[in-house]
Amino acid sequence: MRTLQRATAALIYPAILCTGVACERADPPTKAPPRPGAMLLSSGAPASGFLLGGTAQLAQDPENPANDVIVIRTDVSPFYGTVSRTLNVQIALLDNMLEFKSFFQNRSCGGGSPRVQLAIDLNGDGVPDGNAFGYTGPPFAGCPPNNWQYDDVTDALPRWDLSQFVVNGFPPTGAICSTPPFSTDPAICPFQTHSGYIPWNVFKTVLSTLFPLHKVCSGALIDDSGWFPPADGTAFYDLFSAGRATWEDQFDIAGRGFAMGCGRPDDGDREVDGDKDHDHDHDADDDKFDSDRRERWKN
Ligand SMILES: [Ca+2]
Ligand SMILES: [Ca+2]
Ligand SMILES: [Ca+2]
Ligand SMILES: [Ca+2]
Repeated sequence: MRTLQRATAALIYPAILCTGVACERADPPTKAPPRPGAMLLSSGAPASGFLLGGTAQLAQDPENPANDVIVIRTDVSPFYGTVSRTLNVQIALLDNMLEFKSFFQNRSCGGGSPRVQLAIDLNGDGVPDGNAFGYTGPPFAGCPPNNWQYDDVTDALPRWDLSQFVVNGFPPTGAICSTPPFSTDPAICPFQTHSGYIPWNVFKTVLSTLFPLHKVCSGALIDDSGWFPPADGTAFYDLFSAGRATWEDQFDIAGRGFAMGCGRPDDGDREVDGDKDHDHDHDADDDKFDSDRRERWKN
C-alpha cells in the first residue's frame, strides 16, 4: 500500500508542478515530440528515415539475438550494401553525429570499406559535387574479426578522404596549411594525416570557410569490399548515427533505396552501371574513386 501511494504521488506530483502556463508538458517525458516537418509513422512516432540498399538486410546480432542489426554481404550480388539517410545540413551540424559499430564475420575491413559517405553540394545549387569518405581508424585495415568495433568518424583521427572535391577547389591535403587563412589557424595547422586523409575538424573548417553555401545532402554507411579479398564477405552493422537519427532496430528502416537529399527524391534500390562509389550516379568521380582505391590498396 505504501509503495502504491508513493507511486501514485510520483505520478501526480509533476502534474501539480505543471499548472502554470510556462509548463507545456504534463505527461512524463517518455518520447520527444516529433519535430516540425518530421516524417511521421502511422504510430505518430517520427521516422528516422534510414533506407537499405544492395545486400543490406535486417539481421540479428551474432552475439545477441535480442539485438537487431544490419547485415551486408559483399560476396554475393550486387556485392555491396548501403544504409543511407537524408541530411540537408551544413557540416558543422554533424559534429559528434556520425558513428557506427561493425562486426566483421571471419573477415577484416579495408579496401575503402566500411565508410561513412557524405554527398556534398559545395555551392548550394542543389546538385552534389562529390562525396567525402570517412573510414575506420588508421591504418584502415586489419580490423579484428568477430568483434564489435566502434567508429566515431568525427573524432581527431585522420579518416577523411576529400579527393573528389579537389577539382572544385578544395585544397589538396599537402596544400591546406599553406593556404590562407588556414596557414595561420593554430586550431587546424599543423595536422596529422594518413594516406592523404585528414581529420574531421580540418575537413569541417576548410569546407565551411571556402564553401559557405555548401550543404551535406545525405549520409550513407557503405560496404563495397567485394573487390578486396581480405575484407570480402559478411559484416554486421549497428548504431549508425547520421545527423539527428541513429539506426537501432527494425523500426528505423524506412524502406529500400538510397537517400539523395538536397531536394531530390530518394532513389530506388537499383544498381547504376559504373557507379563505383555507390552514390547512384556514374560520373568521372567513379573512375577516379576506383583507380585511387586500387592504387592505395595494391598488395
Ligand atoms: Ca553543386
Ligand atoms: Ca557522383
Ligand atoms: Ca541494434
Ligand atoms: Ca557514383
